[in-house]
Amino acid sequence: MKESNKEIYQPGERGSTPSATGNGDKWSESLQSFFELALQNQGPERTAQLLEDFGEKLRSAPRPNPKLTTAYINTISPASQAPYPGNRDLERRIKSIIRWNAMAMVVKANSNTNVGGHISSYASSATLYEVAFNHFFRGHTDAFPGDIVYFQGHAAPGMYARAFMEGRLTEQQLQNFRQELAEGGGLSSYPHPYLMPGFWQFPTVSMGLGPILSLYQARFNRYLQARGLVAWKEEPKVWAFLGDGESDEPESLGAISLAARENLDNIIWVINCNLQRLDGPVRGNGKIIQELEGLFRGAGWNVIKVIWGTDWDDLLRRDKTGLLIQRMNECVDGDYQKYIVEPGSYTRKHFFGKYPELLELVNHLSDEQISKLLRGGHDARKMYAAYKSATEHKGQPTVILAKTVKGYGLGEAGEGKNISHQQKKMNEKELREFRARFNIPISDDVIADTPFYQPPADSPEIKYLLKQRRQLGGFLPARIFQPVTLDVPKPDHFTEFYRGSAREVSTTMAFGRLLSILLQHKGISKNIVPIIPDEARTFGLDTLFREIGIYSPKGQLYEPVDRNTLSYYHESKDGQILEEGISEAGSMSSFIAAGTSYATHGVPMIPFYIYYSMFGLQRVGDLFWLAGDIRARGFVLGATAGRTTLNGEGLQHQDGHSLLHAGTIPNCLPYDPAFGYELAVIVADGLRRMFVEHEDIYYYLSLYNENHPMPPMPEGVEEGILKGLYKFKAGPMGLGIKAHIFGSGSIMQSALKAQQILAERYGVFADVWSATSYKLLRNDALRCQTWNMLHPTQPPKKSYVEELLQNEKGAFVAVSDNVRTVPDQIAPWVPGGLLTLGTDGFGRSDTRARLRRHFGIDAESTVIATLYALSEKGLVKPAVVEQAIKDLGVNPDKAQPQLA
Ligand SMILES: Cc1ncc(C[n+]2csc(CCOP(=O)(O)OP(=O)(O)O)c2C)c(N)n1
Ligand SMILES: [Mg+2]
Repeated sequence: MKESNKEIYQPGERGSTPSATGNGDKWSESLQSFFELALQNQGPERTAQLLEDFGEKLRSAPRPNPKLTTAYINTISPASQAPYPGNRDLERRIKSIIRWNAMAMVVKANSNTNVGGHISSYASSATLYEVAFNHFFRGHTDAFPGDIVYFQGHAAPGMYARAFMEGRLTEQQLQNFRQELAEGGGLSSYPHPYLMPGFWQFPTVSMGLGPILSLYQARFNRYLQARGLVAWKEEPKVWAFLGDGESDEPESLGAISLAARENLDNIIWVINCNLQRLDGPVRGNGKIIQELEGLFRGAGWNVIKVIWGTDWDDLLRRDKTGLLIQRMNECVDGDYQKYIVEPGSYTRKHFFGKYPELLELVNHLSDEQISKLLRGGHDARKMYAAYKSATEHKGQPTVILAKTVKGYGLGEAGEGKNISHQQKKMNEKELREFRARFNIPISDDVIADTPFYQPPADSPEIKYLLKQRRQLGGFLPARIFQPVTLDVPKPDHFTEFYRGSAREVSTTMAFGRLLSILLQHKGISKNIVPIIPDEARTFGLDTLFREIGIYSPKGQLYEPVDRNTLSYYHESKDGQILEEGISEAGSMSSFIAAGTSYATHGVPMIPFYIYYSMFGLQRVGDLFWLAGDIRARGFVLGATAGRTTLNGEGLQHQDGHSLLHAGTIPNCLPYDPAFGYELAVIVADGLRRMFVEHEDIYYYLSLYNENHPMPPMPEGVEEGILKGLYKFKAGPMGLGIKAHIFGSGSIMQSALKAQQILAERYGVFADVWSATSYKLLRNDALRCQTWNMLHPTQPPKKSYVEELLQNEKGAFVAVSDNVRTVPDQIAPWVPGGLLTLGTDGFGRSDTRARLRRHFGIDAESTVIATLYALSEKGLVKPAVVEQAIKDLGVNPDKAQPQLA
């Protein structure tokens, strides 16, 4: 209430600045007197109530965005603006040099290559960053984990140019911007921890991902504190810098209410409102700052608008008519963009000229002075005041909406133009203008080469820049990884899984058991982070609610309706489960925050993110990709997997392709376990690889919901489980015809039944193999193949799958609940080829039996396929196949799953 009053009265607070209605002074004064009278006579509570009532009336009055937006002026008035503590001249010099080098990197890189790059995003945001670098971003020290900063991806050249000035990057590296494979290495286009693991921490350039990750990161920081896993004297701030166009992405704004709901005052977003995106204006017909203000304020954020630079303070103060604010309010972003590209005379005529009073207001300014009236985001004093206020704000997240100019300083080359984003070349004249504008000491004879400029080490600029960073604890960005090894359970911890169980259970249930065992292991129990998007009951994990609690910063303010049951909905301040509600993007963001905690905070956490497999990789695949880039570690569990195993839910739920998607992520290990012991072996080894060996990998495991017996683990199969294939059950010995069936997941049961039918009815003795990971087999085979190709005269290497199968005779068939491309991944290395059965096509609702017949992956279809593969090799007669088709009741002309 207090806060919003402040916003409403803020224009009046300026004292001499009247409201926008022209004769607003009187109204403002009457309201003020009413307010004071009420306060005296009725007291603060009753007055607050009265204002609330009026507010309510106002809300229902027909006007756009009632109460959610304030006038189009700065939120912080000059009177309440914190003074600037730095040396502005030196900071301006430093910033100018960084601007030059950032521009030079891109222009140079494109002078003899076509590698691209962006100048204009950083050009618009240099002040936003420099003020923060000089005064706010705190680096990592022994006592402080460091602020967490999400840099806008397209502003990367500016971060490199600063690191160059700081002496952290060489000229050679700058020279090789976007040429990472060049001799001596280069710099990645955007923030990629995978490519620059000592530098970048957080990938951002897929728009929308930085913003959502930053929210869940801020939340995860609170979670770590609430659970006593970190004890920071001071809490790090999470800063996220994003573009105004980027706010179009649903991921950008879709989770902002979380931050307000959980009072995340440890997060600050800075939206660079240069009014443009790639093609043109963000909201040409409206005002992006106002739109965002309404959205954020409505979501419960503290909003700080930084629209106008200091030059405007005087104009606003001198304007007694209220027309200036009115004019500011009525122009749209398309107009504001135009005022940048046109000369000052245009702004005089079209902006101020609309009202004679405003023309008079700028009489004392030349056209040039008008054209140089700064926007807030280019004014260090305004930005400083905003950051200071944001860092001190309590109880709410803060967003700073900073108005800037895209391509600021590029002049004719692209300032404020619609082509600005794509600009990566500058001619000599433009370079000279840029040099003059920012006063860079580069001589005429070399300017055409756009040389980098580095002031001497003892120059005031370098000394100042280093001093500021020293005071703030060190450089940023910097990814500091000091390995902390966890005492993970040894394989013998899982003997109950190796023994198997006669009771029929699903792999999802086996996972539930595995998780509860891990949660009891004292070496890692506290590091485990179960993440579930509102599906715990589906997976039978609701018993965890009571056992380890659901994290909730407010605890539980109510008595849950199921309090007297074993698995009641138990929220608590130090709860361990992240119950994300129905947000796969949010859950994946939590997975990434937890999975990178080993690097971000030096506290390794082990996320187990379990969800409906269909709503993972294909829905938020970009976040899975980013998890690879950011080197997240942990386990992702695609439950209710299988196009036919999850049978009733139909087309939109039944997943048969996540394993394929997962396999596209270079450092993700996809597995399709069939049995509880396989799951245990994979998870145990994953814990060792990630949290003892410190490998930057993560796991994708399919989990199914079909119950079946869980056999004991055969002797010596661990290596095969981990590598992707092992012989699970040899066929009967004897003189029969030999064949091999690869099964996986639930469909292993079809393979086993087929093995039996083949032996009993067709004299075919098939071995059944468990294919836990076709993708890993393929990776290994590809590695060997490439090596052999490049070493043609040396003895060839054999891949694991080739070694394993080289002496096996007969035909090979693979069957799974996935599309056929999954097993086909190893076909080139299977002796005599591989015939694959799978679930290509859309799923549909029916019984498992009918679905499996429909897709041709049931036991009978597998028998037929095996006989057919044998007949192709001349090992059985086609008539035998035909007979089997009849015997087994398969309709040879049944409709096939529809494929385009
Ligand atoms: C998910 C995604 N979609 C599209 C792009 C391509 N793209 C790169 S920059 C850009 C425009 C960015 O505009 P804005 O967010 O306003 O940033 P600015 O450069 O203006 O600061 C687009 C569409 C992308 N990087 N990521
Ligand atoms: Mg923009």
